[in-house]
Amino acid sequence: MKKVLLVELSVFERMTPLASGYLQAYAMTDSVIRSEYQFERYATVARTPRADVIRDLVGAAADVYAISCYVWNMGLVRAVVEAIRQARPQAQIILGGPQVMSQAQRYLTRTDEKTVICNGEGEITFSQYLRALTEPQVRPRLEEVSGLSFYRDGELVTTPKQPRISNLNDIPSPFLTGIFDSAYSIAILETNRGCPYHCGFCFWGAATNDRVYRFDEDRVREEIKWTAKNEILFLFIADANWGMLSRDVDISRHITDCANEYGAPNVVYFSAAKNKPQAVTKITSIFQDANLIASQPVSLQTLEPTSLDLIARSNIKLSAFAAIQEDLREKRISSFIELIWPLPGETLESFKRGIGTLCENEAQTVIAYPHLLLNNTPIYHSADTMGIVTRPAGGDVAEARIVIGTKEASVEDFVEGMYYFYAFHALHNTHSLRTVSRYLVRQKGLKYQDIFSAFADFLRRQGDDPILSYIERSIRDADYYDVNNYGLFIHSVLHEHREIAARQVRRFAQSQDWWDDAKVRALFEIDLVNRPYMYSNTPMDVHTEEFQALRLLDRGPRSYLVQVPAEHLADLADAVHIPAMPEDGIFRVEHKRLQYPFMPTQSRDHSGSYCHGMIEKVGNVLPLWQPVSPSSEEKGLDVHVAI
Ligand code: B12
Ligand code: SF4
Repeated sequence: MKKVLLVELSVFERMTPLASGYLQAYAMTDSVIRSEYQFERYATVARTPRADVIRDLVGAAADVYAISCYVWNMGLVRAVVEAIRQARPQAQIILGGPQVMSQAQRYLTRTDEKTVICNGEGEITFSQYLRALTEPQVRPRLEEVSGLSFYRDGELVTTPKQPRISNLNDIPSPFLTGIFDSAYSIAILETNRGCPYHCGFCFWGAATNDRVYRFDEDRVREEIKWTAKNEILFLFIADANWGMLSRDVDISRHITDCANEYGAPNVVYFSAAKNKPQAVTKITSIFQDANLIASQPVSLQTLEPTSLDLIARSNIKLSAFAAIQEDLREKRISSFIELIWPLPGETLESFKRGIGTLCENEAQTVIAYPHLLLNNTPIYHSADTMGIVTRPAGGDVAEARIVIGTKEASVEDFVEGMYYFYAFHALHNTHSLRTVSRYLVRQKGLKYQDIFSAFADFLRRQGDDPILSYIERSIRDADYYDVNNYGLFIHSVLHEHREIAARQVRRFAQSQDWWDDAKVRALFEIDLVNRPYMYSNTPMDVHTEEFQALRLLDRGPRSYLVQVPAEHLADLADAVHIPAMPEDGIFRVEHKRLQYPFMPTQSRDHSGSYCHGMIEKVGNVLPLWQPVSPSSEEKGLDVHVAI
């Protein structure tokens, strides 16, 4: 029997290799393939040392290597293909996935006829390819297989497109047919395939043009149950628009039912439907009510109308997003907004203003992701006319190209925008100056963007400083490409260098004209007490500088007992949720929320990914301001906090 090795080099450890699973499951429906081939899978993280991956793959001595190619692993795949070619010249190699499809000229070599590319959905093409290899001809008749590119006698051959699979149930489930075992911590789940939009920066919609096809609901439900029974704690829904189909609400309920019964999953990630605010909020409430960690991602990408036009997102209504946010706020569901910097049509000013506007609208957390120029996207095809300038990122493992300039934003603008974002991330996403800035904007007519710009300028003037060094290093080395970079920054600001960061915020505030306002100084004390903790064992702030307005009455292991003067109570109520307003203004500020402890043995990656998740759902770690009124004491509540 010939051996097929399916290879997936993923971002995180222990993720279900879904593409490989489907390819194998579908291929095995063919009796000839079943009798001629045996399948094995090799799945590891892309940052595994290159020499180890090559050793394992060459050592596997497969006849056919089927490799999944993504932007995050393509540097490694190139090296792997070269090594296999050297060591096993007779092996057949098939590359598939969004990075290589329709890109044969970039990834195939004229002299290598044994390496081919699959252009599109893989299941049918891969099966037909394996069938072609079983035939007795010296040269397999690959020209009869739709959806392939390969070299023949020095000519690049691309066969007609393979039609999309309209009945996805033709692909057996790798979860339910025994292909996946129980050795995973993150499950990727597809309930439908395709996206009706064509956003300029995305290959998803482009890859699965327009039509959305669904897997049967019963099968999806069974797959979810399987992941729950196998104690897979993280569920990643791979659909482009979760909440778009009415059944998504029922399936979400099923996820929580499984979580209740089996204790898994406890974290759910999804990409929300763009024009279905009510359904999406309903879904997030379902998850939240069942105590699943799920936060509502609001993928705005930009607020600039020119840019929305250029990236073909003007049909995605900003009003729908505003409605989502309003609804989420009312229901006290945590949400985070995703932006991309810089998109074509966006200027430095419009980017800064966009973040300012979101803050005026009380956005909880805003994350500005870098813009990756992805193969095959509309922007990729118009890169020259859009003035796209890129730089590589991700070292020699990835093949990422980050956009650092457009016609509207110079490279200097890009860098300034990144400083601005990191400053904003340190100041606003961490709630370090929320009450103050809210007052300055609402009562004193300042603009959020000016406060953040001033903080960015302030940070850039610091000398030897760990927070500034982190930002500078990230910008210099394009570390912001790393999925954990923004989370590690939060780890630094709210844990590792917490005191330094707090001091910076204070010095920044003191250096501003508005510090003369006594109200600002009082609200600043509220912000200090309110500053969240990412871990349950980060040492509590000591507050050695005396409070002028607030009275710090007592401290508990994870709380403060404070008295807020009557004249600031309204500002406090405006800024934080308070169940009832006590007459005496005394509150226990309880910081023990849903944090996990920090463990020195945990890896930097773990801390980064944990803190990123936490800051996206910062509502889960913001302190609770609990009134400590005599009436609540009478009810027997434990209000005294020991020092
Ligand atoms: C889950 C997921 C992740 C996971 C990681 C998954 C993993 N395996 O490690 C997480 C959340 C970590 C992630 C991160 C990122 N992701 Co992502 N992610 C996805 C998502 C939602 C699902 C992937 C999936 O499993 N799909 C289901 C499988 C079955 O579909 P598929 O991968 O396309 O495979 C089919 C075909 O491509 C083909 N095929 C695939 N492999 C092979 C192999 C062979 C031999 C053959 C024949 C065919 C074949 O057949 C398959 C079945 O039809 C996709 C979007 C999507 N729905 O596909 C984006 C997607 C893969 N991600 C994308 C991107 C850009 C990223 C990031 C770089 C984003 C960023 N800006 O930081 C980061 C990685 C950053 C980093 N620093 O490392 C892009 C990739 C584009 C590209 N050219 O590679 C996608 C397509 C989304 C998009 N916006 O366009 N991602
Ligand atoms: S960004 Fe989202 S909505 Fe736009 S094409 Fe990609 S998957 Fe579809």
